[in-house]
Amino acid sequence: MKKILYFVALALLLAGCKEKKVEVADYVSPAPVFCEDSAYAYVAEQCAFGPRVMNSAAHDSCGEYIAQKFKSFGAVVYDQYADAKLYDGTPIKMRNIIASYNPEAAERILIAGHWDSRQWADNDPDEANHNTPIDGANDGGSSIGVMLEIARQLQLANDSSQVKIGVDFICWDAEDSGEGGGSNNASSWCLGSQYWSGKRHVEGYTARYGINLDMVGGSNTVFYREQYSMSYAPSIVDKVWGAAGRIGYGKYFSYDQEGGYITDDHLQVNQGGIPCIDVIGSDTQNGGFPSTWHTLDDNIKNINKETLKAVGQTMLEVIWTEQ
Ligand code: AHN
Ligand code: ZN
Repeated sequence: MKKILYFVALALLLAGCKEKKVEVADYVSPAPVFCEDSAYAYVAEQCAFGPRVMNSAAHDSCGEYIAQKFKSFGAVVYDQYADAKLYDGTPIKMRNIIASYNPEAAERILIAGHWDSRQWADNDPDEANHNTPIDGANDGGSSIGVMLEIARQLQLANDSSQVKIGVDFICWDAEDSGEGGGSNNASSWCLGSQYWSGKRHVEGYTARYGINLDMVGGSNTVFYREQYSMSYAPSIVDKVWGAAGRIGYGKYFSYDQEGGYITDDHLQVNQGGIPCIDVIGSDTQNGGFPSTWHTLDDNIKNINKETLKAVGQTMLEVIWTEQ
């Protein structure tokens, strides 16, 4: 009975995405259609566990959910469990989750994002909330939601082997427990990717390039070309922004201004020798981080399906046109 209900729910969910092809002007994309309704549902399901803060039951349960979800979409899943310490000395248990498609392929690309959420809403307008954990619907949840929907599309396409290249999704843990308050303590962030950078999930693992997703589901969101991405991997920035423009998402992947230098998980991948860019949301009004960043407003109510769609469809375009 439970199973039947699940399939009915899934059928209803997927009924929202019926278009067959992405066509812009005279360009017909080889990629399937990204379903923003399912990506949104995956964000909501993560948030339903409660804030995914380090060392919490909600964190651990959601880690299981993410790993199971990728397995259900046919991925080979690797786990990296590791101990680390926060900047204040608190011991934490981390879990990086890596989901691979075409694991035997020598040519690979990497798509990544963090799955933990921050335990302090220290940017909340109300100071009384500064020690309250956040849902991280956008900051954490959105990247994983988009990656899961890409994974589902890879499984659907698997029979016809449209995608020959290997694709690895890395869900970083412990990205968002860094020291705030303008402390400039860069190494206190991105602990999961720091660990992976020193010790890969598969010995000798490498990829042509990586794309890190961060805060890809907000309203009033635009993506500017981030500066570390521009210095380490300019051709990948061109590739992704070019793909977006080709399929009609140039408004989201903007050339209007350049982004700043942002300490994020892509830096660790670059320092580990794989060129990697950061697709990180900025606020359309002030150009800084999204207005809900590290506030209690970073919840499912403020997730925008059009933004998920723009990013997800662009990622499918990149994957399906990569030879
Ligand atoms: C710093 O604030 C140093 N880096 C931002 C990385 C981040 C936090 N992305 C999401 N949350
Ligand atoms: Zn954050």
